[in-house]
Parts: sequence; structure tokens; C-alpha cells
Amino acid sequence: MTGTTTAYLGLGSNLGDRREILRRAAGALDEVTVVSPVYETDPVGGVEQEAFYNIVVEVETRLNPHELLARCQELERAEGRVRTVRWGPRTLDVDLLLYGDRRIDTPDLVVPHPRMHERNFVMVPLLDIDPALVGHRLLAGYDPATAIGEVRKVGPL
Ligand code: X6L
Ligand code: MG
Ligand code: MG
Repeated sequence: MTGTTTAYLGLGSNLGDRREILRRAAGALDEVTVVSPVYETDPVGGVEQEAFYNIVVEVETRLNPHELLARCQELERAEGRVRTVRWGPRTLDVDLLLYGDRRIDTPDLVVPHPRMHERNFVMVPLLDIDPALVGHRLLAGYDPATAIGEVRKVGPL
């Protein structure tokens, strides 16, 4: 549709009722066009912590990238996210993965999300939504053989 951009958001939770938190967050977003299956995923990076539930959603948005980022942060706050330990447990994390085919490099926002292509908890649900994204020019660094972290499909959100 003209005036809209296809963007992909990665959502993760490993504190509280993970599935319910992801449901509320995906339900609160306007213009969600596709929701991936839910994966239970081994934590990658940071401290020892519980397994995550991760999903990716496709949105058809009229927001610009910074407005969309602000919306993601609003959703995190709505779920009571408290930032203590870097890469530590969180009720909700919402990351802007891709925004059309734009590259954005500003102090507060980098798109594509840096290193997303190294992480199975992002790439597996993303490619479930659209396997043709393997050919996306901004995902050229993706190699399924070297992406890290075990993921197990749980089912629909
Ligand atoms: C070396 C050093 C290798 C750091 C990897 C990877 C750090 C990912 C942070 C890393 C490194 C992250 C989630 C998660 C986090 C999530 C799962 C991060 C930030 N978020 N693990 N770990 N799902 N499974 O949503 O992504 S913390
Ligand atoms: Mg994240
Ligand atoms: Mg984040």
C-alpha cells in the first residue's frame, strides 16, 4: 500500500507469563499483518537466565522508523520492563529488525538490527513469516550453519 512500509519486529520475553505478554504486545500494535509461530529459545549472551519465548511480527506501518522505535519502547514500558542488568531477564523486549529496505544508522537506532542475522531466535521466526527474505539485500550476512542458539517451536501465539 502506498505510504506504508513493511517492517519486522522481534519480540522476546523471559520473565512472567511469556506467552500472554507476547499476545498483549502483538495485539497492541496497529497494522500487524503476520505473526510467526512462538519459539522457546535458549538465552544467548549476557547472564545465566531462563529460556525466552520469541516471535517476529510483520507490520505494515505509517510510522517513520523513530516513531516505530518509540512505539516499541512504549510496549516494553507497558509490560513493566525494568532495565537493570544489560542483556538480563526482561518481561518484554521489542526490537526493530528491518524497516523496508532502508539502512538507518543513528545514535539511538540502527537498522537492520546489528547481528540479528547471527541469532536463530530472530532468523528462524523471521524466515517462517517469509522464506524469500533470505534473498533480502540487508540479510546478506545470514548463514544458517553459523547462527547461534537452540530454538524449539511451541506453536501459534
Ligand atoms: C558473544 C557476545 C555472542 C554476545 C553473543 C548475543 C549478546 C545476543 C546479546 C552475544 C550476544 C544478545 C534474547 C536473548 C538476549 C532473546 C534469546 C542479545 C541481547 N535477548 N536470547 N538474549 N532471546 N534466546 O530475545 O540478544 S540479550
Ligand atoms: Mg533484543
Ligand atoms: Mg531491545
